[in-house]
Amino acid sequence: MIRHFQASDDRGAMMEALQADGVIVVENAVPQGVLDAMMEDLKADLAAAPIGGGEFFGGAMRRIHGLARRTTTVAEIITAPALTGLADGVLLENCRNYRIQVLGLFQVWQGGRLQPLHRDIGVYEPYILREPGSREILLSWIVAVSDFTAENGATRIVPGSHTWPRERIAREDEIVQAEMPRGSAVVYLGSVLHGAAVNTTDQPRSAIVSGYAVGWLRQEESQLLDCPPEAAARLPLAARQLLGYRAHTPILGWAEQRDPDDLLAEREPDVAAEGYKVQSLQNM
Ligand SMILES: O=C(O)CCC(=O)C(=O)O
Ligand SMILES: [Fe+2]
Repeated sequence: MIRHFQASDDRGAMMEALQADGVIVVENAVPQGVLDAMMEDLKADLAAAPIGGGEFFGGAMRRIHGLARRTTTVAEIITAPALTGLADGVLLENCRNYRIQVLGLFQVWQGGRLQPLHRDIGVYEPYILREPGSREILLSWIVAVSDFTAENGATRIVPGSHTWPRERIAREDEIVQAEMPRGSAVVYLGSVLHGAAVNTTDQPRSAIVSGYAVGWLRQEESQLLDCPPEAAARLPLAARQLLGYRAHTPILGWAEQRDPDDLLAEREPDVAAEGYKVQSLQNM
């Protein structure tokens, strides 16, 4: 079972459930109007994308990435307080800021196969192996852009699998589907087993598949290439910082000896950061 909350619910209770089960659903995480506007902006690009995706994506997936370059509406999704509030709780004990890991619109169409169950932190293996109980580096989330039902391919998730040894295989009765209404988000630790399900209906299941990773880690998708500076400049500050136009410690990820966001905003360099920078460089 996946516990459901409303975006307006007490954050402490959500955090407790998220840490205990590794996954929760937050209903009303994103306003319907934002999803409508986003789908309108993405309509043509989506229609042009092939349905397929090979072994990992189950063979009936239509995906587009680079969403922040294609529509400014996603800024409201990636900065939604229901999502960032949980990321603050999960990730900030392990970093000074976090960034978008991947950002795609995923449609599951009829006729595919199950996506293999996987952990999103798998992209770092074997270089980072998360031990159960260690600090999180990744908080993944999927926003339902259509209702998620058992029939249309709602993501399969294994609650509790963040505490399992890596090699343990999930039994069928341990897997649940993240059924949820449009506008909800299923939020799960990067170490939780999950995968897209099969759609047996004649309408696609649509979702924004994303997540946040600690700011000192390489992002799975290069958001700075997917959303280059000209496109990022159209976005609100918080959104472009989340994409990666921000240094971690003042010099991790800098460019032209500046925080990337200073460059984008043509702001004066941050004086406090300058002091830190000098200190850090002296210690190199
Ligand atoms: O679309 C889904 O339900 C899950 C997709 C996913 O987990 C992935 O591609 O990493
Ligand atoms: Fe995944």
